[in-house]
Amino acid sequence: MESYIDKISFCIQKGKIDSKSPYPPEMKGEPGADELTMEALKNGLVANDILTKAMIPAMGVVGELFKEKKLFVPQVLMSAKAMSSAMRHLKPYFASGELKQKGLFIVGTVAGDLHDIGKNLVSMMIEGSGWSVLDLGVDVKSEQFIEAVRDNPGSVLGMSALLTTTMESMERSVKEIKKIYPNQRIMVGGAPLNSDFAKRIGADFYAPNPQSAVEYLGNII
Ligand code: B1M
Repeated sequence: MESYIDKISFCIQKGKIDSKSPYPPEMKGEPGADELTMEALKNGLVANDILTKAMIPAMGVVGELFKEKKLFVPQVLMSAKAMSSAMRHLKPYFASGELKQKGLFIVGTVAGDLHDIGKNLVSMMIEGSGWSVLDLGVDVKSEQFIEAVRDNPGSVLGMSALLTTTMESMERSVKEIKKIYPNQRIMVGGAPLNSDFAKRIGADFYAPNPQSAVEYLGNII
């Protein structure tokens, strides 16, 4: 069982998506994160263990190697693709079976930011806890957030930012939305943020991880 965790982690670190993927050349023909995740689940591995023991730490390793300039953007992108292909298989395991009647959660990665793995993970967990999710994607401008909020009164809005530079666009968006809709609930998350930052920009809640995002939503209904 443990070896599935190691293998999935290795595939994500190497950017090995599936057996058809020619990258990396030294792993040609071998199963990738996609097949190994399916197999691990079939063999009884717990979805949450695959996520927290293999997938998230693997992206952490990729991030460190990228920072040390031992990996470059195209390789990081392959790792992100391998992670996303594996994540698809986890989704049904996080579904609670509850009707999606708790409310609507609108989510997007802020303007200038293309990172979507964390946002997708948060969306998946929130959907699994019985909320409907409207995913606006990445590089979402203030006007797009405002339009979605206008069209969906009573919703909760979530914003993700992974870059220190795009924390500024998050601040701008939160302030612009709150100016028009002061009662709109806004939750923010992403690796470079903290609760002081969230408070300073006027967001209602900082979620360091998907579990705390689900808890926050659970507490407000
Ligand atoms: Co980028 N990147 N990247 N990157 N990338 C980081 C973020 C970086 C820390 C890497 C590093 O230097 N060590 C660094 C940012 C430095 C900084 O600003 N302080 C960085 C950089 C510099 C860049 C570029 C500028 C590189 C370049 O072009 N020279 C560029 C920017 C592009 C852009 O956005 N405009 C860039 C590009 C990319 C790729 C496209 C190659 C790829 C993204 C692919 C994709 O997302 N589809 C990528 C990746 C994969 C990373 C790292 C390696 C991994 C991010 C990730 O997916 N982590 C990242 C390094 C790292 O984080 N260690 C890095 C896994 C994910 C599950 O965690 O996203 O933190 P995370 O989400 C967590 C929590 O933060 C939280 O829950 C999640 C689960 O626990 N969370 C929320 C997130 N959003 C939330 C929202 C919520 C609640 C919780 O409520 C709404």
